[in-house]
Amino acid sequence: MSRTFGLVGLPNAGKSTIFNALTLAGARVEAYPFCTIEPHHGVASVPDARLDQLHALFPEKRKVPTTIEVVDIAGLVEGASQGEGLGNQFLAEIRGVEAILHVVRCFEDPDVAHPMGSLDVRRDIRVVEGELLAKDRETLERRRERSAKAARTGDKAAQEEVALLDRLLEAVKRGKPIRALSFSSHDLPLLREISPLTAKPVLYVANVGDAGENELSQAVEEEARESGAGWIVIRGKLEAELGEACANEGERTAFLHEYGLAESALVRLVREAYRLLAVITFYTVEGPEVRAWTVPAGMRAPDAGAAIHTDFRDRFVLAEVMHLADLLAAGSEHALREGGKIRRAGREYTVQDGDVIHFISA
Ligand SMILES: Nc1nc2c(ncn2[C@@H]2O[C@H](COP(=O)(O)OP(=O)(O)OP(=O)(O)O)[C@@H](O)[C@H]2O)c(=O)[nH]1
Ligand SMILES: [Mg+2]
Repeated sequence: MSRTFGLVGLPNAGKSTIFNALTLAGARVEAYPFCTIEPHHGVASVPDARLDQLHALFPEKRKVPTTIEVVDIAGLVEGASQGEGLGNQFLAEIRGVEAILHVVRCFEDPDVAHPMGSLDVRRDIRVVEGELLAKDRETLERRRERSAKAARTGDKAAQEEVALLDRLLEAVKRGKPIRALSFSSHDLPLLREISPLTAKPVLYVANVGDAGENELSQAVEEEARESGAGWIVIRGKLEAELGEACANEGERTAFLHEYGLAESALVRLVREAYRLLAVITFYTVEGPEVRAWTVPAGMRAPDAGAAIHTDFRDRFVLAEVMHLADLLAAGSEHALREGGKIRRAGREYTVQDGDVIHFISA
């Protein structure tokens, strides 16, 4: 399953540029605001050095990395919720994503207009978050109207729903994102169903020019620390252009090194996003494939197995677990088995990042 991300930000912040840098999908990028009208969906394979190492032991098999899906929408402007600009109507497009990538303009360029006439990171963030809050308010109020009707007929579940919606609405009206509230497990199914935008984890993407970090990106970092969000600095234009100009990953890496970048934006973003979402990666070598999977951290073996096939949960017998480092040191699964270094794990086993697992079902 892909982890999914939605890009938001002011017009000309560089959302489509970042989208292209991540997915190499060639979305249209222009110096005028509202260049993006229809939402774009793009998928990127996640580069994974551990998967490469594992694959090197089984070169005859196909390598299947995990993927991320990114949605690029129109820019948001102040008042979008009252019909200004284009963005608000497309916010619903990102209702299904797991996390928000909030692109903040941190580059100076007189040829690229700023919709508010000046560079101000904190104001820009407030404006965009204000629009997400406004969209949530709209969604929640509509939902509340419906459940209030049912509640009046004495429907107990609807009454509970109204109480929760009132709590959410109260926060949103005060400008507080829903992710800042805490919930009981009882509330979670409804929350998941409504999927408010401000309940999603946020990763700020400071889009800087070719020179890299600057005062503006530092302000983004401070904002992120204060609100418990993630953040990452990306030289969006540079990375998008390199992605387009380079024929292969090796060439791209060489260019990135020249600019003093050890890793691509995609690699860094995925690492930060996986941390924010608290997901881990495990590996399987089955049939013709060497494959990476992402699951929430803390998952027991049968539930992790269900990511592959529900039989591995419903008819779980055991999981044979190898550490990648042991496997690489032994040189083959056979040698590892001979050395007695394959762990036979039961249904209580918590899958660890980097495990190589054979699931065995009845
Ligand atoms: N100088 C400079 N220009 C950039 C950078 N990133 C993006 N741009 C330029 O800024 C302009 C807007 O970029 P887009 O990626 O289209 O911005 P957007 O946020 O998708 O804009 P809308 O779709 O209009 O909401 C384009 O001309 C980009 O080439 C950067 O790091 N430095
Ligand atoms: Mg765009």
